[in-house]
Amino acid sequence: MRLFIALDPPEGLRDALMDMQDGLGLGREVPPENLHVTLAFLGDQPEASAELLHEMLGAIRAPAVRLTLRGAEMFGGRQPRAAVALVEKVPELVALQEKVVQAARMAGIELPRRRFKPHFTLMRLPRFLPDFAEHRIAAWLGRNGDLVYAGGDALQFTLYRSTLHGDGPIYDALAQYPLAPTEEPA
Ligand code: 3AM
Repeated sequence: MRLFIALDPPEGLRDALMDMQDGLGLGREVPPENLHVTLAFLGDQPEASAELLHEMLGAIRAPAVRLTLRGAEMFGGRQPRAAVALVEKVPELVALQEKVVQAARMAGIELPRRRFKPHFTLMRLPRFLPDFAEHRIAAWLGRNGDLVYAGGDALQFTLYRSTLHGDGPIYDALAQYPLAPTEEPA
């Protein structure tokens, strides 16, 4: 099973992400139900590891994570492969990501050390881009590069199975784990 762990956007934030998708005019949109912030990509894992992982993830106690969009970027450098909305790296998000990685390691899953740059992938771009792509990308970054959007709290995180298909991956939520709501200041 190809597994990853992610945060899902609250509904209002999903709409904001879809608005951002509408404006690029290049590549393939990530379907609304697939929009997520990956906390850890685990690759192919045997069923036994998945079960142990499920136990470890269920033991995580962590507060809800405030999801704030802060700007947009193209991933891939000189060969842009994805348009993403960046997510503010608040301490609760960093702590949760570390706990998730630790849970995976405790389940015997080796993860390469990677810098965590939280984001929603919005569009995936083809390898060969048309001539007008540069202009569209620049215009989109101009509109969204400084965007700030308070997207509300993620109150859970999800273990997904990803099945690859020619026309994009299919994500199945295998299990969800609650995060503790934070108290609103009076
Ligand atoms: O959250 P995003 O969309 O950036 O690109 C895949 C997606 O990332 C990434 O895991 C997320 C859920 O599929 N992914 C896929 N294959 C990967 C790999 N071999 C990978 N990340 C790291 N290594």
